[in-house]
Order: sequence, then C-alpha cells, then structure tokens
Amino acid sequence: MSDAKQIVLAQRPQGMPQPSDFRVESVAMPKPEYGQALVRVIYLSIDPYMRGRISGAVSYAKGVDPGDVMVGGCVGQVVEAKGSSLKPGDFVEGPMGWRSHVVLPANLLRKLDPALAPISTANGVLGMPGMTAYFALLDVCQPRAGDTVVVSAASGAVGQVVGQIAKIGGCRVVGIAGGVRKCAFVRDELGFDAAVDYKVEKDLGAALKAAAPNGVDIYFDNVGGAIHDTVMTQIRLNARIVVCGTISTYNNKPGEEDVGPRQLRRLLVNRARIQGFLVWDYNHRYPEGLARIAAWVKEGRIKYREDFVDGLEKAPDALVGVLEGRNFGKMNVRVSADPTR
Ligand code: NAP
Ligand code: FER
Repeated sequence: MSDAKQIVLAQRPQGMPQPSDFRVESVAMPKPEYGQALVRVIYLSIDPYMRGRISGAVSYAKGVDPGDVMVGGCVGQVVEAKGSSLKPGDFVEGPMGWRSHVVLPANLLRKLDPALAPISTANGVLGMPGMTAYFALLDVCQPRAGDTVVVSAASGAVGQVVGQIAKIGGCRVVGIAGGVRKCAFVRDELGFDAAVDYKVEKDLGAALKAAAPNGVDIYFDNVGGAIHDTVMTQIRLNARIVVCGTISTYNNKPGEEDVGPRQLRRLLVNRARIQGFLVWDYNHRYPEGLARIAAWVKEGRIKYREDFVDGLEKAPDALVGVLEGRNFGKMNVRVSADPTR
C-alpha cells in the first residue's frame, strides 16, 4: 500500500500562526492490531482550540510539541478492522489528527449513520461544536421564553446552533458577527431577530442597545475581549454569561494580557452569573444532545452551514483562516473523497 501523509507542528507560532509553522510528512501505512481499526480520513475538523494546543501553555490537555502530529477530530471510513464490531466501509468520527490514514482503538471511534445526515456534520452540528452549543446554552444558561440571548461568533460552528436552539426556546436572539454576509446569514437564513456587525459599527454599545433594547439576559461569549466588555455593560437582572471561548485573545503573545474593566459591581447589582464551560465535561451526555439536535435537523428547525477546503496540506491555512475569521460556517478540510456525496 502507498504511504500515509501527516502534518506535524514544525515550530511554535508567536502570535498568529503561519502555514510554515507546520510541515507535511510521509510515513508507512499503519496496520491495525486486535481491537483497532485502520481509517481513511475524509473530513478533518478545524477548530479554534487547536491554537491552544500548539501554544506550549500548560492546560488540562497535553499539548502538541514540535515534531508531533497535529491533533484534531475527523470523520473517516474504516479500511480494515480487527476484533471489534467495526467493518470495512463503516463511517466513523474520532480523534484521528491531521493525517490521511490512522490506526485507532475501536472504542475511540463513534460509528455514524450516513442516512441520518451528511457524514461531515459529525464534525459540526452533530459533533463537538453542536454539543458545545447545546450544553453551554441549555445547561449553563438555562434560557426561558422571552429572554434576550446575545451570541458572538454568531455565524460559526457553535454560534449558529446556539442562536437556533434559543429561537426554538422562544428567546429573542441577537448575533454578533464580522461582515455583512455573516450578519445577513444569521438574520435572514437562520431566523435570528437581529445581527450586529462588530467590524463596521463604530459604537458597538449603541448598535447592541438598538438590537436588544431591553438588555441582555444571556450572553453566550465565544470571543472575549472588547466585545465581551461591551455586552457586559448591558446585562439585566439575573443575567447568565457563559464563557465558551475567547478567540479574540488566542493569538496574544506572552505578557499581552486581556485586560478590561472589572464588572464585579455590575454582577452584584444584577445578581448575574458568569461561568466557564468545557464541552469535554459533557462527553457522557453526548447521546442525549446528539439525539435532540439530530431531531431538530431532520425537522428543518436547525439549519447548518459548512465550509470546506480540499487537501490535507491546506489544513494549516484553514486553521489560520478560522483564527482570522475567513471561514463561513463550520470549517472542514476534505482530505479524501466522500463516497456518500
Ligand atoms: P467559528 O465561530 O466557526 O470560527 C471562529 C470565528 O471566530 C471566526 O469565523 C470569526 O468570525 C470569529 N473571530 C475570530 N477572531 C475574532 C476576534 N478577534 N473577535 C471576534 N470574533 C473573532 O468557531 P467555533 O468552532 O464555532 O468556535 C467558536 C468559539 O467557541 C471559539 O472561541 C472556540 O474556542 C469556542 N469553543 C469552545 C468550546 C468549549 O468547550 N469551551 C468548544 C467549542 C468551541 P467573525 O468573522 O464573525 O469575526
Ligand atoms: C475551545 C477552547 C478552549 C475548546 C477547548 C478549550 C473544545 C480548552 C482550553 C484549555 O484546555 O485550556 O474551543 O474546545
């Protein structure tokens, strides 16, 4: 069999990563042993958390060191399997990394039903980002009908699902996104009540006030930074703020602290709550979240937008693109042909 390809971290980026921080390698095709499967990667998921993994910062998860294969969730097809219920031809999702082919223990692979939805959605609305939207909104923020929900990075993998679940729950939904096209998408195609373009609004606070005149009950924060500071000035009594991501700070260099106004008194007066969220804490509840989102997708109540580039070697630029906001919807790299499409 031919060689497998993989992408390794060449050097730790300073600030915004560059494609040259990565390099492509060829390795011998791996072989599965008992309990393992050889998988051909079809879709590689590109996610903002990858920036943290290559930063060298200490975290709960082991990072990627220079010379290591880059981590990432993927959808693929089983080529060969030994000692498990997996069969050649099965579609699976799992932590395959930036590779053309990989051998993994079968118990790390989630078998997909290609009749349920396009298999790429296992990286998006029916995968980690969808689960993030579902649990961070419903469990942490506990929306009630009539609440005003503001979500940043609104057109992205997480944000688009957050807003639509909130609409299903009877909330007023305001999306914050960069650019006319992304704002039009969340308003006109996803049914958000309003969208605020943070790249053109000179006075973001005034624009938010116009979109959410009664104030903010829930802020689903995907970005941190100055947008966070602005939304915090408009929280209401008993507001819930979930810190899901702080992408505006992911490329900060050591010493570049994300310093903003202290909002302790505002939290106090409003008896508001701010809470961090990590989707991995909800692994055991994925079946519940996936079943509910899959039903909404089937009923047409949740739509989703995906973005694709072709070729494993495009993965580094795709990651830079997500950090720069060049993606429009859930970012995937098509590593090999999808036989279901
Ligand atoms: P995404 O929204 O599909 O893509 C990232 C988007 O972030 C970009 O398209 C861009 O959209 C926006 N962005 C980039 N730089 C920005 C900046 N400086 N200020 C404001 N917006 C900026 O990505 P995603 O996968 O859905 O992730 C969204 C957020 O959720 C990220 O912060 C991610 O880390 C977080 N997340 C957290 C968890 C968890 O468990 N805590 C799990 C998944 C994701 P615009 O063009 O609109 O700026
Ligand atoms: C993410 C951002 C950060 C994410 C995970 C993290 C799963 C974890 C950060 C850390 O471990 O420090 O988008 O998605």
